[in-house]
Amino acid sequence: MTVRVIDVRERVMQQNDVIAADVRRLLDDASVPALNLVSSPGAGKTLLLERTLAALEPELRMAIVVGDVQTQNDADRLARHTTRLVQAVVTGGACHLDARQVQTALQAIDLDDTDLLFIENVGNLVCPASWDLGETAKVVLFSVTEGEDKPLKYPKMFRHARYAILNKIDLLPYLDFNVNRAIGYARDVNPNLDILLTSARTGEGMDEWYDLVRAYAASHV
Ligand SMILES: Nc1nc2c(ncn2[C@@H]2O[C@H](COP(=O)(O)OP(=O)(O)OP(=O)(O)O)[C@@H](O)[C@H]2O)c(=O)[nH]1
Ligand SMILES: [Mg+2]
Repeated sequence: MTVRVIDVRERVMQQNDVIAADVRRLLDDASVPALNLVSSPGAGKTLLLERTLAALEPELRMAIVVGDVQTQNDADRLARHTTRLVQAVVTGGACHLDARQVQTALQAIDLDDTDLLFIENVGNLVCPASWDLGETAKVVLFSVTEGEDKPLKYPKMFRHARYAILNKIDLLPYLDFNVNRAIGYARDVNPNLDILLTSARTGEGMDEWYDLVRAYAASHV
């Protein structure tokens, strides 16, 4: 007997890319840019988005799809800062969001009444790198408590990202974290990365992030 190997993973990924293209078309038609936030667990995605909603609503109409493996804690946190519906996707074990989940979530969002879509992906520096969600750009967060070498250890995530946010800089006085080395590693894997330094806790560096969000919202890409 001959053996036939079916690469299920490859097929599932191809299917995801087709759906992601549909999502991208839908967002393009509605002139709604989408930023997909990725990071290791706890780097500060939700706090950054909480601050962003608090600072930029009602100036901008921001929609949110937030993924979590098990709870809807993040969606509850975000919902406290917006009058709009926060779409929670519980992946039930999967370590990333996929394009179909985003497509389904978008059915409940009025894109004509939206300037910008944020997607908070599942906290993980590996799987989300491989899954296109139809976003305009990926934003990778890493925090100063994680060590400088994360870009080298998880290069795919940093290579696929357009922006990197080094968060929790308020903690730098208590750590041996070398900011220049971290930035150098990030640029080694992706020379085109724009890098922001923030503390979502104290607000340091957040104005630059807000300006970036405003620029995306105005770009209608
Ligand atoms: N000191 C400090 N703490 C922060 C900062 N940003 C986030 N935190 C804290 O870090 C912890 C994790 O933050 P979250 O916003 O939940 O992180 P997350 O990336 O959304 O986590 P997951 O969704 O679980 O992957 C919380 O206790 C935050 O208050 C920061 O800039 N400085
Ligand atoms: Mg979160």
